[in-house]
Amino acid sequence: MNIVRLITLLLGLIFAGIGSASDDKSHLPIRFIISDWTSQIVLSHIAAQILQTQGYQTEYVTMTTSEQWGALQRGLAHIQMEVWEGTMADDFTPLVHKGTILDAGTYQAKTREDWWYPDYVEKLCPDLPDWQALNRCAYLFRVDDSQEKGTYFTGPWETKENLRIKALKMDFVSKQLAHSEDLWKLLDDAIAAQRPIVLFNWTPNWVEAKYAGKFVEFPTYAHACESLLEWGDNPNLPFDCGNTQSGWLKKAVWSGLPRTWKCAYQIITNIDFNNSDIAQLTLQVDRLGHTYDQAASEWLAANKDQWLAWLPTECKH
Ligand code: TMO
Repeated sequence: MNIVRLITLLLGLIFAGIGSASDDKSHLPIRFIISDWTSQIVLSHIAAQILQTQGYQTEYVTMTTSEQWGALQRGLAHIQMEVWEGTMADDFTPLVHKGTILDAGTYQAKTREDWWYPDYVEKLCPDLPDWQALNRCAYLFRVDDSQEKGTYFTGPWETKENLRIKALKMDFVSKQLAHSEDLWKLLDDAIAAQRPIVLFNWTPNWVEAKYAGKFVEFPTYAHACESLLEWGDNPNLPFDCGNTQSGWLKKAVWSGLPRTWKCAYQIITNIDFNNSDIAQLTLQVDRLGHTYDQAASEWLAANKDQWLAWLPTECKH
């Protein structure tokens, strides 16, 4: 742990301590977690801007999804605006059951996170989107001719790619990139050259508004696939299935939020978006070059009725 992080942690502890003893609308900042994919960052800016209209101080703290659980449990960070079922349910659900973090509501949006390819790949690999067809075409996805296996590109999230590749005995290796922008750069280049590519993608996202493509169909997800070895095609290994196809999207908050900032907590639970809202917001940033803050303030200006309705009557300012 470097010194900056240590100081941040200590300050966080002090702030959390003061925060829990203070009134609602404490002048202490409410800390939003900033993750590394666009919709999460825009939604965090929208929520922060709404809280600011109600007199709250807000702050952004950047961390990875694996770091966030400890920070939320300890009140070092207070709000995560996007918890995705496909990549985060395994961490999130036990903590909610333990009561150390709170489930602050489910969005209308339905989510999917999995392997994805642009439609033109089907011309070269006709039985797609079936995963076995993809595996037979693995050679199309070699990054150079010396390689035996195809490459599947993914980002800095907690996916179970390698377990799945192993369980399904796939002729692929996964390559994890540091930023979602790295994935989009590869995707743009592959599409410009009409080159085969298979990469981690999700919905809602800007990609669906811009490019035609499909998710690979793996054996249908079941909870037992992850816990029972004998489930599925491989009797000796778990994770021989795809990710959930119609997952939830939730907000997670520090368990002290309702007593520390009651109205803020209620507002956060009321915030809701559907798939097209979220895809459009990511498009503003990832394709049209707006900043996160701009995308958020434009949304607030254009959708005043929607967010005013999220303010509880007794909290209105
Ligand atoms: C959590 N993510 C949307 C990147 O899959």
